[in-house]
Order: sequence, then structure tokens, then C-alpha cells
Amino acid sequence: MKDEKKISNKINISTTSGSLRVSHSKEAIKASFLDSLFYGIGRIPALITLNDQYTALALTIRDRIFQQFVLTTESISKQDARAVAYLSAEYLPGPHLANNLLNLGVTAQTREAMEELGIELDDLIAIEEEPGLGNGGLGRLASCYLDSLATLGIPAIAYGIRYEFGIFDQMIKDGWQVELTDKWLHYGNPWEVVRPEIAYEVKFGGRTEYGTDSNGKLHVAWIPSSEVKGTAYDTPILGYKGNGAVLRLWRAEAIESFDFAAFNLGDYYHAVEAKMISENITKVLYPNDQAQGGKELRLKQQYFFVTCSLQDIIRLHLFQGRNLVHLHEKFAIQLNDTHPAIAIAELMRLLVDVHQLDWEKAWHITQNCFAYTNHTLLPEALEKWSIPLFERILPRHLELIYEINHRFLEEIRYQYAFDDAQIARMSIIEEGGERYIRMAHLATIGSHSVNGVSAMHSELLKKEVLHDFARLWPDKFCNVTNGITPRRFLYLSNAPLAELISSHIGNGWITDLDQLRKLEPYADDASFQNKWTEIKLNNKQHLAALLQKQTGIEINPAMLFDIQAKRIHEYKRQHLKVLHILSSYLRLKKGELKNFHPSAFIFAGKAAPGYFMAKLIIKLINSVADLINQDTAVNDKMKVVFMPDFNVKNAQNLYPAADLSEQISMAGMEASGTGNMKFSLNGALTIGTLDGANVEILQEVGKDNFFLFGLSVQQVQANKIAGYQPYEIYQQNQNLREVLDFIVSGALSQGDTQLFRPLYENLLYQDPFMLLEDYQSYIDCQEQVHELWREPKEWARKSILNVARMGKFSSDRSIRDYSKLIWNVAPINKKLPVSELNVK
Ligand code: NBG
Repeated sequence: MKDEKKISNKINISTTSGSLRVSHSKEAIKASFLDSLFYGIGRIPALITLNDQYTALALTIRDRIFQQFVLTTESISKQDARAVAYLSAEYLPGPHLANNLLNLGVTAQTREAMEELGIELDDLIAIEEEPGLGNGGLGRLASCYLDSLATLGIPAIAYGIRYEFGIFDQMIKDGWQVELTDKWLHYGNPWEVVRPEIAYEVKFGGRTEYGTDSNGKLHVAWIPSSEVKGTAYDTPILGYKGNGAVLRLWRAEAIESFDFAAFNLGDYYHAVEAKMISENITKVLYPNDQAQGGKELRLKQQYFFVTCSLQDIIRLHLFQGRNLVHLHEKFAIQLNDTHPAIAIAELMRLLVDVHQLDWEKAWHITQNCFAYTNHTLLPEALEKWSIPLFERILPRHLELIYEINHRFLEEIRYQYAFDDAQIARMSIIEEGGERYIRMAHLATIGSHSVNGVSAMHSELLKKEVLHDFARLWPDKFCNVTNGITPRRFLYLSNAPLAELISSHIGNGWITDLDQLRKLEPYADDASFQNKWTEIKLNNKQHLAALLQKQTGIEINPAMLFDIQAKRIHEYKRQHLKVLHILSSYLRLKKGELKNFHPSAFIFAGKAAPGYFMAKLIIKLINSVADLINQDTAVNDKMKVVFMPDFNVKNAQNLYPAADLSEQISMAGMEASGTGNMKFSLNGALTIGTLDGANVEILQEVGKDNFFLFGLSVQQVQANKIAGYQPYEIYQQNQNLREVLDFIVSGALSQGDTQLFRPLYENLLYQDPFMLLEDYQSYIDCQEQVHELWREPKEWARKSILNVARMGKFSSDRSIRDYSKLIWNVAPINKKLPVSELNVK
């Protein structure tokens, strides 16, 4: 310790500014690049591959990011600031290189430096494999939040899992989704740094032993049946022009000490096998949209990353010379959905069993550390673990959960006189039949704050899923509407639009998105409208070229680009979009559709590998695409394309090219949506239902600038109560009937009338997401879309107004809300080496 102090007195980060390794000048970047190429990865010129060049550039940029990161971390530690620890099982950062260049402000000089070496920067950007460590919106939201935390300079550390295989790569074969294993680590990952010394032991299984010490105090020891080690892999995350945060991902490894019993018996291979089993824990990301209940490995993953993160937080806290009883004053720990909810029991275990705090004290700290964000009302997505499984993996935690539950139920029974039915509803343990642990209840009881992710979702959370808790603790509940980072989703992915905006209103919007309001006066300006429309057309050309490369399908950029991009799920209703396409197709063929403008219907999204209906929807889309794209009677008027492998990189090409954004989930189903914001921020008009954040988007942009259709939540509920009869709608609506019957006519499936029957029958007889009820309203609304498309100036005006009014949906605003309402944290003051940042 003493020696470390001596060293840290002599080694000082500020003396490195100006060094070639961190300077932002073109010459320095070029020199560092060559240094990295030869001395960092040891290549000889004759053998340099594109990946070597990419790696060398990534290392060059990483040095500069680390400088910011070290400076930020130093300031945090000096100011003893309260920090956010964000616990999320998923992150979708997207490719790092281009975003880091942009945030560092060195894109132009890097491009020049590379050009001087005969290298095309875009080629290097193109080959980066993105970390697909998440399923969809929830993971991407975590990454947007990390970007904003870093940009705002709020002390933050984001914890997660370093999956060796992230979300699968999607291919389309014969119209079906095919899953390929992800290969993000295949060629190495230059952005991360392994920290072998930041590693923690993780126990599983076994039993507990009770004993008392000399003072008569009860001690519980957990005697595990196996142990693994979690090692930290850090990726520095740079905010816009400045601060850094860290994404710390845990990888499971075998602990050093072999299984000696096996080893001594000469059973070397058995011992090695144990090592392999340990590493399995972080092998693969689980797809969502599937019941996870029985997945032992999934529970192990969750516990694994939670305990490593909490042990790390405690280490950081103690390292600063603080007492554990102040932990909640120094750390705000956010649970991103229930995946990390086991943290409530684990922190209690660490405080009570390991650090010997009293229960009450430990509970006070725990409740004041944690806050919980709910991201879904879907019953199948509300996590619960069967008790026998849970007990086998985490026997001590089961005891702790029983104790937490017991104390909680006593409190509501005696203090609040709740009745038995209420108590059963609120218990952490679900009784009756097989017994389960309800993770959302554990998270709610163990946190000081619970929030939903849009105004509407937060209300529904209070009214439905967590109704009893909201009555008990009204002040515990709040809303933080989701947001997206304008850096990646406008500045980076739509540079021409960003430049047009900046040239008219300055570039303050990049970190203060409300400034986009200054665009409003230009909404009616003909020359501005022309430039706006031209940029959109260029983006559409770019997307069309990409789609042709990916799918072979050619689309005319002059068509109306009508795009739905998100996970494939029945509640999101991609098949409602298909009904509209088929209806247009059939009516066009009959010459009945007069008011229709040439349209390209573009879909993108992955289906969970085990979700049959979602995969059938993909097949349906591709079958419709085959039919229409080959029908010369219509294919100058409509095209259908399914873009394979929706990920952050592909998404960045979709949003800037959309004219129309499809946000058509059944009201009450989509917690928020964030794609809706990304499309709108890039000038697409939205056609959507009153669901999730659509409600707030509509409020912001105004109803004249939004295509609204469909049932409201209240109407959906009333319909359910009245006994929804989709078959009656089918009978009454002739056009709908033709469309549905067409799906099973065999025309889409080489005469096979059975292929799409499961979808057809589901819609006719159950239709849980009320497509048939919303059908006519959707078709009528699409007619309005086409009417407006006839007036390019009006369309451009509304598009500009959409962008101008998107300020609210910046993730900077969301993070400020969290900081104020939930975390009680503030940005640090940091003196940046400004000279470094303002290099031309
Ligand atoms: C998703 C919701 C979206 C929401 C994102 C981010 C899960 C469990 N939920 O509506 O479906 O935008 O979370 O909050 O992935």
C-alpha cells in the first residue's frame, strides 16, 4: 500500500497530455497508428491485413479514450462523488470505432491520416463486429444511457456479462430465419482491457451452516458445492467531447485451485472438465421472448454477474477508506429490469454474512442503494424462479428471501391490516401448485424507487402488475420516459442531416436536444425543405444499395420508404403491416386502389429462436415479398424487403432512410419503444397506436404531424371484457376476409394451404393482439399517409417539425431525470485538457 502511494505520487496523468500517444493532431494519430501496427501487434508490412489496420487504429483511439477515462476517474475519486452503478444483463453498444472518433472529435484528422497511408477509413469502420450483448430495446437503452452518463460527466460504472456468443446472426434462407452463432470475439476485441486482478469468487449450490460466536451472535456460513471466478473486462466508454465511463463485463473462469480430490486421484481430465463447465456460465446470451423459468444456467449467469458487481462496488467503497454503513450514500445501484434483482438478496448476504452487519442496518443500506426499472408488462416476461431450482443453486439466498418476505408480510399484515388475498398477491413467493420466487416483487420490496419507461407504462405498472405495491408505497413509484443518444442516432448515422441542422441553428443540439426547436421557423422555408428532402433521398439511395447487396432486391429510392424495424413479436404486430400490404396488393390488382403511391415496405428484426409464431411471421413477410416483387403488374408500385440481421450497425442505415415509421403495437403492450424515437429524430413521420412512448411523441409533435389509429388501452380492455370476437369482424369486413383467405389460399406458398394456417386460425379465433379490430382503422390511416405523400412540401414540413420537437427524447434528458428523481447524483467538475479537445 505504501509503495503504491509512492508510485502514484510520481506517476501523474496530467504530464502525459501533449504526448504523441494522446495528441489529437493528424500527425500524432498517424504516428500512433504505425506504432500500434508494428509495436502493438507486431506486423510486417507485407502481411498487414485489413483487420490489422482496424486493430491498430482501434488501439490508437483507445489510448486517447483512456486518457479521458483516467482523468474522469481521478476527478471522481478526488471529489468523493456519489456514483451510479448500472446493473444490466444486456448491452448493445454498436460498433465503437466511428462513434469514438466522433465523440473524441477526431474523425476528420483520422480520415486524413489514414488517407496519407493509402487506407480508406470507411473500410476499417465497415469491418468492425459489434458486441451483440443484448436482445433489443432494453440492451440498447442501457448503452444509450451509458453514453449520456459519460457525456454529462456523472460518475458511473456499468456492469454486465461478457457473453462469448452474443445475439445470433440472422440469415434468411428460403424465407425462414436461420440463426448463426455470433462471432464478435473472433478476431479479438481491441477496445477491452482484461483486469486479471479484479476478480471475485462466485459460489454455487451446497448448503448453509448455522453457528454462534462468543457473543452469542448468529453466523451463517454458506458451504458451496462449486465455485468459479469472475474476471473484469473493461471497455472505456467516451462521452461526447470529454468524460469517460466504464463498461465492466464479467467473464467466468475456473478458480485457480483445481478440484484436488480429482487431481490427486490422477483424474486430470475430470479436473479440466470442471474448468470448462465454469466457463460455460458466460458462454451465451439467452434470447428473450421465451420462458426462462427452467434455465439453470440463466439463473447462474444472473447471480454470477450480480455478485461480481456487488463485490466490486464494496471493494471500491472500502478502497476509498469509507465505512460500509455509508455504502448507500456513495452508490446508487440501478436494476435494469429484474435480471439483476437477485442483487437484493446478495447485498444482504454480503453485508450480514460476510461483513457482519445487523439485519436492520443492512436492510436500510440495501433499500437505499437499489432502484428498479421495469421494462415490460408481458406476464411471460415477468421473471420467476421455481423454488427447487433456486434452492439447488442459491440455498443461502433462498433463506434470505424467506426472511425478507417474512418481515415484509408481517409488516403489511399488522401495520397495514392487509387481508389474506392481498398478502398472497404481494408475497415474494407464489404459492398454489409449484412454488416460485417472483423477482419483480423482490426488486420492488428491496428498492427505494420503482419506475416504468414511459408515462403510460408507468401508469399501467401502478394500475396492474404492481398495483398493490403502488397503493402501499405511492411515493416509491415514478416514471422516467426512455430516451436515445442523439450522438449515435443522428450525428453519426445521419451526418448530412446533422450538418444541415448545425449550419442553421448551430451545434448546441448535440448535447442539448431541445435546441432542435430552433428548426421550427425553417419548416415552411422552401429552400430548407428542398435540402431536407434531398438528404432523405440520398439516404434512401444508400439504403437501397445496401438492401440490394444484402438481398438482391432492387427498390426505387423515389418510393415511399415505409419501415418497421424491431424484434419480431405478435404484440408488435408485424403481421398487421402484412395485412395492409396484401390488402393494397389485391386492391391494386383489381384496379380498386386509386390513391396509392409507389411504396417500399421494409422490415427488419430478429425472432427468438424458439418462438414459432414470430418465425412464421418472418416466413410470411418473405413469401409476400417473393410474390409481389416478381409480379410485374405491380412491382413498379410496390416492393417488399426483409433486411436480414437487424443490429445496431444495420439500424443506423435504416432510420435515416425512413419516410414512415411503423409503431403499431396493440395499445398497452409496448412499454416504451425507442425505435419510434430514432425514426422520428431522423425525420420519419410515425404511423402508430396510443402505446408506450408513442403517446408522448404524439404530444410533442402534435396530432397534425402524426398518423394515429387504433384502439386505446381503455378500449382494448373494454373489448376484452365484452368478449372479443375476431371471427365476427372477419365475417363483416369483406376486404379483410379476402386478405386473410388469401394467406391460406396457397398463393403465397406454392399451393400449400397449411403453412400459414396457424397464423390464420390464431387471428380468426383468438387474435390476442386485436389485429382484426384495428385493421380498418389502420387501412384508413394508411390512406391518409398516401394523401399527404402527394404533397411533398407538406410532408417535408411535418418531417422538419417532427425533428424539431424531439428534444424530450434525448437520453441526456432521461439520465437527468434519473439523476434527480432517483439517484441523487450530480456531474463531477473536471478540468479537461481543453487544448487537447479543440484541435482542429
Ligand atoms: C423493452 C420494451 C420496450 C422498451 C425497452 C427499453 C424488454 C424486456 N423490454 O418497449 O419492450 O422500449 O424495453 O425500455 O426488453
